[in-house]
Amino acid sequence: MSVRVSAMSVLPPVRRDRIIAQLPQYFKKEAALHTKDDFNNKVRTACQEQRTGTVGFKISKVIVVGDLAVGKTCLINRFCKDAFDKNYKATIGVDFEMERFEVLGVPFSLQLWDTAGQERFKCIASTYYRGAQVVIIAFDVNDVASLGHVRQWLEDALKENDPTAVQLFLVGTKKDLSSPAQYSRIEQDALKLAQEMRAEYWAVSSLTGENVKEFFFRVASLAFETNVLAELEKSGSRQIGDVVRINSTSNKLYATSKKKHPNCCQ
Ligand SMILES: Nc1nc2c(ncn2[C@@H]2O[C@H](COP(=O)(O)OP(=O)(O)OP(=O)(O)O)[C@@H](O)[C@H]2O)c(=O)[nH]1
Ligand SMILES: [Mg+2]
Repeated sequence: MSVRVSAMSVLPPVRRDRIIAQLPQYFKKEAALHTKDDFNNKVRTACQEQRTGTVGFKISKVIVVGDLAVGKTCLINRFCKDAFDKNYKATIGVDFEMERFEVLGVPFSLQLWDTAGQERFKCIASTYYRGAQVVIIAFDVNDVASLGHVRQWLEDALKENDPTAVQLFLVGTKKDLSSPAQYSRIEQDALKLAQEMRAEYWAVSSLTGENVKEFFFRVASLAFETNVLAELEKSGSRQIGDVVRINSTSNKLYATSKKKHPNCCQ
């Protein structure tokens, strides 16, 4: 009897409530990263044919930033532990949680970095911003000032990352505390800002759980889709290179490399 041990087999199976088979929809059409109904066709096919390369082993880094006490820790705890603490305990520096998903049959993990909003811990927290694929900026829908500080959080997060490669989300928290009229006033400003920043907008409540799971499923799905598309592009260009190599004589290869690097030592 042979025993196969792989990296995946030593991990516990993905929780049944972390399985994503359909693309979760955006919250607001006017501020969505994209408005398609379903996963990209190429992505679906690649998953069916198990051509997703390293994506199944990939862990995407997600950072959650925003003013102190807007509810970043509560948001992560509601999703990861289905828990809510009404007492405020400031995050000191950073904390992180791992969440494993299965998207279109492929394992996919998010590393959720919960950062400190307090000014005195910002310096430590910002050293963890680097390498984020997803940036979530949280503000409290009952606190206009926290929305006003979003641009600064964005600037700080993008200093450490490639702005063209980051997927951005703007999340209004504590929706349970605002009346519909109050909420709709701040939502107008938040939507405008999200459009300017090219972020996807969501409003959630960690107290009631409203939209929390939907939001993280959307984050996981869009991050996954982007990773598979990048992987397909990479393997596409690798194939082109392979064809050139097989069909070329060694002389031609030498000639090509000389042309590419005319100043190289020979
Ligand atoms: N009513 C209500 N209260 C919330 C909600 N989310 C968070 N809170 C409360 O807001 C306070 C701050 O929440 P935290 O999650 O600790 O805030 P934080 O953004 O992590 O704060 P820092 O770690 O200091 O940056 C706590 O007292 C929470 O109970 C929510 O959805 N509804
Ligand atoms: Mg916190």
